Amino acid sequence: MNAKLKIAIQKSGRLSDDSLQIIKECGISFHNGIGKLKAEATNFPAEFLFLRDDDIPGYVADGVAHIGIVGENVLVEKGKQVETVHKLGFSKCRLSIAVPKGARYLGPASLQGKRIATSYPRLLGQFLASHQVQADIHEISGSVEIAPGIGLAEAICDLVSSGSTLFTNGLEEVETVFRSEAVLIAQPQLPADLKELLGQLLFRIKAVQAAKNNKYILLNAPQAKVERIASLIPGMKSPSIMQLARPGWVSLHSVINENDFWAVIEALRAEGAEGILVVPIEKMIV
Ligand code: PRT
Ligand code: ZN
Repeated sequence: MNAKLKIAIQKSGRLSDDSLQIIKECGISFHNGIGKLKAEATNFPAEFLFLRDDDIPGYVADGVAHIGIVGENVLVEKGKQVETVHKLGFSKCRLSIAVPKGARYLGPASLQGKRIATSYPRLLGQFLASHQVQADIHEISGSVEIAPGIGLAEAICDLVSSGSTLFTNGLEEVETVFRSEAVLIAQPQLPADLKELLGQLLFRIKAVQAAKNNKYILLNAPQAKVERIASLIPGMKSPSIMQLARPGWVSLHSVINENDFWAVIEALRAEGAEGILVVPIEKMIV
């Protein structure tokens, strides 16, 4: 039988849409009936398992799934023996300690002897130990933010993204314990044929990510400025330069990174570039 990569992704929740999206952008399709736990890819040797995110590290460590997509927060909290293969850049959040607004907080030592409610006892425990603080970690599985209000704890340690949940519950973020994003994990010691499939998938993921971080740029430039303008947009190897029908002008085509986008555009304009077009890239193989 030919090898098939079993991929665990979250069934429904904050990771699901982006996990499915990246799979789709990698050109992998599958039919998935509502409520199904498994789906077979139609154009890649893979099978998807739809699971609760908390179970994904364990299933990957046990070999039920070969690879999976999960938040680093869950991965580290579970402490399973799996390999982090690649950061995926979505579901970014932080695990933070928060106290009631206005409470006196002068650093981790203020947590000494306090009760802290969390769903992340391991990560919180490591943070407290690293600051030589002894506190009473009260593990709860959800609605952590209400714990101070109902007298269950004096502080909480929970995931934060926008901060609005803390705000509406009258809490103030005082420490960042851990920063997290979605990652691709794999069972260590995958057999060679599955490793080969993982390599193919990773190649596609990187092409999708590179495309998202870059834009294709076309512009017109006076011939006299070509060298200076070309040096601003070096692209993957060097820009393409084409003669325009109008004498003394050329067109340059290249790729620019999203991070330096506006600074590069300003510099190009200052050098006399005109008619600048910026186009999204669908896939980028570097
Ligand atoms: O059912 P299942 O167990 O699979 O899902 P779940 O309910 O345990 O997890 P889910 O879907 O809520 O989150 C999955 C993963 O998304 C987490 O493990 C994180 O890696 C990531 N993630 C990113 C977040 C958040 N952002 C986030 N904001 N997970 C949870 N939150 C919650 C947080 O717990 C708090 O209640 O959102 C609230 C705070 O959000 P803000 O925007 O108000 O700050
Ligand atoms: Zn969960």
